[in-house]
Amino acid sequence: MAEYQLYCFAQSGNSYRCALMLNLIDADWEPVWVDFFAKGEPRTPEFRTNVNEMGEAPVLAHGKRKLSQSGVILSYLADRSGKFKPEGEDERLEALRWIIFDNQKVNGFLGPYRFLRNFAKPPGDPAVLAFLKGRIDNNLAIVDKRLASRPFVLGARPTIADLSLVAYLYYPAEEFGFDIPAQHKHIAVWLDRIKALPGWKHPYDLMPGHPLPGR
Ligand SMILES: N[C@@H](CCC(=O)N[C@@H](CS)C(=O)NCC(=O)O)C(=O)O
Repeated sequence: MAEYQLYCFAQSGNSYRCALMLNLIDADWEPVWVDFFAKGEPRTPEFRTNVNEMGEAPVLAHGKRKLSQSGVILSYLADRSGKFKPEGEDERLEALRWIIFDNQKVNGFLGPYRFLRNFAKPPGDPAVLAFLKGRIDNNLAIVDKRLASRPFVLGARPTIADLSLVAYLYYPAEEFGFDIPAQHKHIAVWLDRIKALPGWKHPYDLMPGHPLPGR
């Protein structure tokens, strides 16, 4: 058995943050597929009892420990590996600030938007989609501006703040109905920088469950 198990599925950008980190630090890890679409597995009593009471993927299993919330998992892996780790109080606080902003307002809106537009049956209410799209455009512009003056979110080197923010950004443009790198040029260059890191893989090549049956 590998040292780390990551409960995840290919369509989950929230999980991708952690799968990518594990691969970039060259950890000994294996995915445990969560059947989100057919079974709604995170909502089952078994999952909530045995894996995560919050009913969410990703979950990182490491020995007796089971951790959820991608920001917590990224911090744990950074502390253990020393890689992508914010150094000193200022960097630690700055990374946390961007991770929380990302979880709530960047990928926190982008994930549900893509789900409602691309996977939900029936698709989401157009008014809900329009609300989310407005927030997404605004918040991606904030990230783009940040990246205009520095190569990575905190500065010269990539940290867990970057690995959090890439969550849904490599998924195909047709799943969103708009092209994020084409519309945000600093985000585009930053995505290419992260893509060039040794161990980078696309979410559909890193986690199980793609393509979905019948698609
Ligand atoms: N803030 C959480 C978000 C996790 C999350 O929302 N995961 C989704 C899958 S992408 C999930 O498991 N949702 C369960 C549900 O909607 O029932 C994180 O970053 O880990």
